[in-house]
Amino acid sequence: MALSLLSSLRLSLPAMEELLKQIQEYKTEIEAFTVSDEKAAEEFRVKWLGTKGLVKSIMGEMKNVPNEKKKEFGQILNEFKQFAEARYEQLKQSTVNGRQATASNIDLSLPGDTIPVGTRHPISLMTNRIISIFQRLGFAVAEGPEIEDDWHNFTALNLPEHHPARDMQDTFYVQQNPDWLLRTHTSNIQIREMQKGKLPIRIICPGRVYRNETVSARSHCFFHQVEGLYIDENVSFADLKQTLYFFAKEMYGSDVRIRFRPSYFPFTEPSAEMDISCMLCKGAGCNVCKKTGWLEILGSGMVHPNVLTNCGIDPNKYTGFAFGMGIERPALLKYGINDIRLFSENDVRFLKQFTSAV
Ligand code: 2NL
Repeated sequence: MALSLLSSLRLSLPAMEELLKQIQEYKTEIEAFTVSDEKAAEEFRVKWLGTKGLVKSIMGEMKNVPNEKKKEFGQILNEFKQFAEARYEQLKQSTVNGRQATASNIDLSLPGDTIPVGTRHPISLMTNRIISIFQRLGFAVAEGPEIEDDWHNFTALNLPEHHPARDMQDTFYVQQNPDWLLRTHTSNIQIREMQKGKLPIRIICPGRVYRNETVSARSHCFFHQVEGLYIDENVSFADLKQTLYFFAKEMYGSDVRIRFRPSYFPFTEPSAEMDISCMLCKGAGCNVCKKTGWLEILGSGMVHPNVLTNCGIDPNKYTGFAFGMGIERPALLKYGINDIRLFSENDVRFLKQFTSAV
C-alpha cells in the first residue's frame, strides 16, 4: 500500500515519454539557434545553461524518475546537457570569428602575414633547365618506373646476362622477385617508349637511378640522370652532334667549345663522350678540370641495331641517337658544392640557399 502511494508521485510511463519528446524538441531548437554577436550568445547561455535555465530544470525531473529507470534516464539527460554546452561553445566561437571578419575591426595598414615559400631543390633546378632546352628542340618529357625488371633495364639494352658491363652497374634487387631491381639508368623509359611502336620518337627522360656503391662525398647509391632519344628515318650522327652542341651552348654559354671522344657503350654504336671547355678556367687548365681544360658531361651514340630490334623497330628503316648525363656532378660544379651527400640530407640550411619555388 505504502509502495504504490510512493510510486504514484513518480512519473508514469506516458509522462516519461512526454519528457523524452520534450528533450528532442529542445535539441532541435538548440541546433537551429544562431547568434550574430556575443550578446546573443550570452542570451543562449542564460536560457539554456544558466542556474534557472532549461537544462537545469529538466535535470530536476530526475528525482521523479522511477529507480529502475534512473540509470538510463541519467545518461539521456547528461548527453542532453553536453549537447547544449557544446552548442554554446560553437556559438561563442562563431561570434569571435565573426568579429575578426567585420570590416571595422581590420587594420588594413598592417603588413600581411608572410607565407613561407619553399625553394626548389638544386637537382630539380638543374633537371628543369636541361629539360626546357630539349623541349625547345621538340623533345617531350617521358617518365617510367624506378623499380624495373631485368629485361627493361639490361637485356633489352644489349646487356645480356653475364655481360661484363653489368658489373659496373651493380644495383639493388627486390627480395620478393629476383627479376626486379632498382633501375641503373633511365634508359628503361626509352625502351618502354620504343615498345609502344609509335614513331618517330623524340623524348627526354629525367629520373632517379641507383647503383650499389659505397656512399662518399663524391658518389652515392642513388643519383639523377637525364637521358634523351631521337628515332626516325635518316637520323644521323651529324644530328646527334648538332643537337648536343645546341644544348651545350644553351646550358653553358655561347662561347663554350665542345669535343667528342670515341667511347664504348653496349647500347650504342658508334659511341662518343662529349666534353665541354672548362667554364672555370676557360680551357687554360685548373683543379676542377684536372689541368686538361675539358669537362666530361655526357655519353652518347647511335642506338645499337640490336636495341631497336629488341623493341620491335626495324633497324633497316629507322636510325636514332641517344645520350645520357648525370645531374649531380654539373650541379656540384654550378653551385660550388663539395659533397654529393648534401643533396639528400634534407638540411634546410642547405636547401634554402637555392632559388625560390615561385
Ligand atoms: C652516360 C652514358 C648514355 C644512352 C645513355 C641509350 C638509351 C637507349 C638506347 C641507347 Cl634506350 N642508348 N642511352 C646512350 C649513350 C650513353 O649514357 O655516361 N650516362 C651518364
